[in-house]
Amino acid sequence: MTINAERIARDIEAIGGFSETPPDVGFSRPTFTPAWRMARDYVIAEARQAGCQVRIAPTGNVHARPASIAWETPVWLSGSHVDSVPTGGKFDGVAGVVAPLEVLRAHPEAPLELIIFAEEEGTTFNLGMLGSRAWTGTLTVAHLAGLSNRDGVSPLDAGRPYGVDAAAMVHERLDPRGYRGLIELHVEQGPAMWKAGQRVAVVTAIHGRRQYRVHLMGTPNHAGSTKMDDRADALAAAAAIMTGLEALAQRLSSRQDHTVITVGQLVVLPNAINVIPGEVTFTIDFRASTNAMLELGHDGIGQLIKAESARRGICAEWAATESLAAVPLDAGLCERLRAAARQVGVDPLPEAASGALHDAAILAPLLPTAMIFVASRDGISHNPAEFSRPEDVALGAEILAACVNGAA
Ligand code: HGY
Ligand code: MN
Ligand code: MN
Repeated sequence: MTINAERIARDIEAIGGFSETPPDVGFSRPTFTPAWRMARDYVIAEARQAGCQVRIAPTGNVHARPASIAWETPVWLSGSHVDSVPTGGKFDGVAGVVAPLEVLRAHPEAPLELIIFAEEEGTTFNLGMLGSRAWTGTLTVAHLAGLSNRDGVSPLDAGRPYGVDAAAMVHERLDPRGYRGLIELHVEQGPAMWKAGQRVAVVTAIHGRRQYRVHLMGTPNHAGSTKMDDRADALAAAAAIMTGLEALAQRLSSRQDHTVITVGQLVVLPNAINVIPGEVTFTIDFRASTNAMLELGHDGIGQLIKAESARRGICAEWAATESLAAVPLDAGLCERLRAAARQVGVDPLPEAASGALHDAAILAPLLPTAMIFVASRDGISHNPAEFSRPEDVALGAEILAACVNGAA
């Protein structure tokens, strides 16, 4: 059996059908929900059908490898996530799960373990890559216990019906001796490859990320009887900070390309038409390709919040909720992917850097890690219009197969 683009397309469509929202609104699959379980169980059933043994780990991650290969035998690891952002696309994460699945169908004895990482996006419990961080031990059970989803439930409690086990989790640590390396296939989520007519690429680095939660406290007051000079308007302060962040990102981006800042979440209290907002909470997502730029931007963000809130008599609190360094990926494994690409007729294999974060960034310090990118139509992602050609995902799977089956 060879790698088959139609089977890959069928998998992506099937998993896309497991969503809390209809396709025209977008694909919504928060971790540890019925929609997520259906996607996970679809992959488990297909992996078993392909002759795999399957293990649901106490981290909530799912592992599948050929039944003929003992769990103790070192093999290659490949996988991604099936959780999604709210009303996102159907290729983000899913492409990186169905590609190794298809490799295991076409090569039932491949020295390859498929993994589904739990909660990569961070939009379910307000912190990303929980499954990979729990597995590498860079996230403690106590930290997980302090997180909560839209129902106020922690990933430990929400995950229990899905195999999460806090007590067992501490014994479930990635042992680098158990794997030859991690190769994560993912859609690019940016326009560069599509514009350049590149179908696949090897990813040589992943940008770093700092995330923050900002809380501004002003004075709720009457919208009619309070003159402009007498206001401490938390939302006006937030708006000024946000336009300042956009200008900061543009300045930093002119010094180092692809430096980006996003405010994605905003809560206004009391959120009433005739009340001056007294309290605002918003998030900041800051990315850059070097750690020096992450430091520079971090300082700039703090100075901006301090200055703008002081100018308006607003009390400001902010805290970093995440700090991830920029990660170079393994040069040797990237070279192995280039050789695998040559074997399947892609020569040279284009190169890319990832502005998006991936579980690969969490495992890279422990395992030789590299990524394969597949072009995204017009670079659209985290959006129901997200699209990649199944034949490009299949080409990525062929490179993955040649890499893991290759000699040495
Ligand atoms: O935010 C990201 O970079 C990824 O989509 N989780
Ligand atoms: Mn992703
Ligand atoms: Mn994503």
